[in-house]
Amino acid sequence: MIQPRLVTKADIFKLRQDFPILNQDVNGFQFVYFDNAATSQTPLQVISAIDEYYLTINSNVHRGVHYLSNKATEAFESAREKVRSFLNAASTKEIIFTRGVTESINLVAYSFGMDKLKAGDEILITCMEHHSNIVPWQFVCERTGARLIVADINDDGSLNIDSFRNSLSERTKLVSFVHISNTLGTVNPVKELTALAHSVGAKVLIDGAQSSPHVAIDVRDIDVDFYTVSAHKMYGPTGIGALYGKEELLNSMQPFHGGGEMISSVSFEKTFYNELPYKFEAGTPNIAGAIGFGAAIDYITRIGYDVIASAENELLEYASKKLSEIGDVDIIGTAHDKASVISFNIQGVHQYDAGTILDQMGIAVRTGFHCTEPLFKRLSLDGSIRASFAFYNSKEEVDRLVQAIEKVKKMLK
Ligand code: C6P
Repeated sequence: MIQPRLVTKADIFKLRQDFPILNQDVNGFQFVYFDNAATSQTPLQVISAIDEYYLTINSNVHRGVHYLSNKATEAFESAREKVRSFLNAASTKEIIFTRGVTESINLVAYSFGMDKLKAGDEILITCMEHHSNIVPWQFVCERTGARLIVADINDDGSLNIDSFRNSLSERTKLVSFVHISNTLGTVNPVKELTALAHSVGAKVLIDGAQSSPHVAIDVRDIDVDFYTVSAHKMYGPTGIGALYGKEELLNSMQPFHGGGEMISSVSFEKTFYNELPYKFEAGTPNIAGAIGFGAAIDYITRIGYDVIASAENELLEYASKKLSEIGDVDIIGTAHDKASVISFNIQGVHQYDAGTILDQMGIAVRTGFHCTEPLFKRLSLDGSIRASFAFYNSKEEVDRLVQAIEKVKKMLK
């Protein structure tokens, strides 16, 4: 059950107490964690939900008739209901637990793409995609003879809608794009893009890895066919996520993995598959992870996206201004609609060297391609430094980053 709103913007900083990991020294400095787009930190509420599972009801689900198994099944299915409500899906049949966005996209690539596409068909993606939303479609193209088409971006890192629109045709069978770019921070107009793709009869998958921590998602309002999220980007545990798929579509697809749980009956001659969502959940699932995922959803819901977005937007604005005042710092991605991710380079300094020095000063950022190598090729860059903020970060921490960059400049330029 969702708890009533307890947090206002004025006391959001108190939530830092829920994240003891932030309260430590690294290399002799108070730790600053600006790598939230890679993995967000996990609050005590999520950790204790997982602890509680192992301490009291650890057991396999959907199998036993005994007390613990029933309790574990109840908790696991209650987590599924939380994901359903979080995404506003019509039914829990449409929520498949996976290891995360990567596995979800691969599921659709294998169970939908390999089966339903053929030579001459096209798959449209954008040039800001994560490798997870490129490579599985290349597998499909290699096996089926379909072609991968890539829509371009504008100079500010927003999607070039004309390029997207012009890439669509009756040959387009699947369109897959990121909701929020992990490198540029660009927020894509997902409802508009989905409608454009549907106008040529294509199915649509949205990579929601970076959106779920920042914005409310309503799959029915977007009218998307598939939507994917990973719990570890939204204050939940690693190794668990979900694929949303429209029921009719999921029913028309072949299973991804074979094994226990996904069957209704097995003989050496013929196997009958289980109903949704179990048809796509072979083997013992990540039960503790799903329960932790549910607790993370409760945690976000308790704060509210309006409060989260307002805190993060303030940080983004502050950091963008401070970084652009430093000089010799180039910010990559300045789209009007942008989430709390800043990629930048310091002129004449390699990003790995900068990242190493920042780490020595207790500041965690990501450096390199951020799993978007083709995007950097398009930008003619060999990588970037990326600072990504969560609501628990502060302006004082941004000041620490700015001071540290000044020091990097002095040392390396
Ligand atoms: N991006 C980053 O540092 P998984 O690993 O399956 O939970 O999510 C993959 C993924 C897919 N799409 C986008 C847009 C992503 O940002 C990610 C994960 C991390 O940016 C780790 S590479």
